[in-house]
Amino acid sequence: MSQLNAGLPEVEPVSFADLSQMLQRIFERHGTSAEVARVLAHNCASAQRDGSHSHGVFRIPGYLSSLASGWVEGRAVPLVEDVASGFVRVDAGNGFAQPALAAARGLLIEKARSAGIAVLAIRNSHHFAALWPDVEPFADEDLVALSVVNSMTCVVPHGAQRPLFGTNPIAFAAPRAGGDPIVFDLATSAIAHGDVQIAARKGQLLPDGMGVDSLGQPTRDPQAILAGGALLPFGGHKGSALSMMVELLAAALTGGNFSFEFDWSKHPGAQTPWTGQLIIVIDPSKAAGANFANRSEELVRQMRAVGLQRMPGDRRYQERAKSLAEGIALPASELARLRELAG
Ligand code: NDP
Ligand code: PYC
Repeated sequence: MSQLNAGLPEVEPVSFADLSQMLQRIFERHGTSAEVARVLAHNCASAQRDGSHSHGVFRIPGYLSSLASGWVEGRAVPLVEDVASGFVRVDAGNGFAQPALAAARGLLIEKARSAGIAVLAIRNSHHFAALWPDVEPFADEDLVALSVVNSMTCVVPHGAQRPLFGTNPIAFAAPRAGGDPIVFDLATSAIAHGDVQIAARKGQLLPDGMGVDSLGQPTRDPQAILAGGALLPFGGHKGSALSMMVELLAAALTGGNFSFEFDWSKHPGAQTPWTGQLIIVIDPSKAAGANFANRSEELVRQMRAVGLQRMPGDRRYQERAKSLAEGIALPASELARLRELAG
């Protein structure tokens, strides 16, 4: 513990509401509109509450340096266009993707319920967060949702020599009769870039097979990956194909940038990828009547029956329950830093 923190408890619990409010003040004080601050604060506090550590308050310095650099427009007002019976398009105006989703969400749900399926294509947007918060709320409304977003060049396609793809996550959510929605959210790289940064900060080595150094040699050193090295896709050619699909859906289809297309070098401090995002929402009642949630529950029951101990999402839901009961546990030094930023 540093001199500065001497006497403070190492970990301090903070309520979800208090953390959200603090983050909202931070975003507003650093150049966003009230609406953007509200949406980003809720997203970031939710990630911290659920133990999504690589995309919770760890990301605040990156958000703020991107805003300060002028790379991202914190006051952007998304332009929502109703383009077809099952298609909504949003130009995020070089702002964040989450306020663009929030602006289009009502129309997207209305279309999914009437057409059975609806697509939301967000372009000209920055996504710097976990992807599960974008899909889980649809499952809470008995809808199935799938989302992809591309990020920044740091992943070598399988069989290639240099990085091209982003870490390109895929998130999925489906309602379930007997419990929390089934949700998974995974980077198509062997490890998320945020987790490499965290490992570097902690001085920890990575497992084998995550990345290469600047000479293309396999390395477990996160610093070597960050300093001119690159990540590998998960699962060799299979993860690589999924990452390619994400580039096509999140960038080519939406009208956003590929992960390799933007140049932030004239904006020192910029960290938020300027890309696109696709969300597909399906109303399962159109095919399965009211039975879909029972069918997904049956699948979970059978998975448990063959010995599955952990469903994707289980760890997060457990962290969420603990945070809501006991407060979100933040290092006291981190909380002090956030309070200072919030003024
Ligand atoms: P993880 O590898 O930690 O987890 C991926 C998924 O697998 C989660 O749904 C997780 O559930 C589940 N899971 C993990 N371990 C097990 C297990 N043993 N058994 C069953 N399920 C398991 O995530 P990633 O490192 O791939 O991604 C981390 C975050 O980074 C994601 O939220 C992603 O959206 C974000 N990201 C964001 C990007 C962006 O551009 N905005 C780019 C890349 C990543 P659980 O959640 O319960 O642990
Ligand atoms: O963790 O890979 C990552 C990431 C990229 C953009 C936001 N998060």
